[in-house]
Amino acid sequence: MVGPAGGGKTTVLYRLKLDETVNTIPTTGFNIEEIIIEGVEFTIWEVGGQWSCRGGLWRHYVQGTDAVICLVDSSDESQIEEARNSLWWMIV
Ligand SMILES: Nc1nc2c(ncn2[C@@H]2O[C@H](COP(=O)(O)OP(=O)(O)OP(=O)(O)O)[C@@H](O)[C@H]2O)c(=O)[nH]1
Ligand SMILES: [Mg+2]
Repeated sequence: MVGPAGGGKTTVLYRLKLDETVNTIPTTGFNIEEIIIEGVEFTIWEVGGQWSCRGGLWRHYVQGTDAVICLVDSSDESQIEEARNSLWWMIV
């Protein structure tokens, strides 16, 4: 799970895992959680936005994954261009 800093990745991750809204701090590195949703087990890696944008590291985490979730706060239009550029850079 990737996306700009502060977009809500950790919030979504722990909402899925714990069914709770937790207080978060910016993710340094990544959070990894195993979550079972309707009988399907997911290992979700949430890559901290600040950290990954600084180092351009998203592309190293996409290899070997089955899916990429890119989470953007739709109320913050300034994130959309950043997310688009980062996603593009990750897949080319
Ligand atoms: N209003 C509102 N605030 C939200 C929502 N989701 C997350 N937040 C708040 O936005 C802030 C950042 O959320 P995080 O889940 O830490 O964001 P993140 O994408 O994990 O950020 P990084 O780990 O830094 O990349 C927190 O203060 C959250 O409480 C939402 O749906 N609505
Ligand atoms: Mg986070």
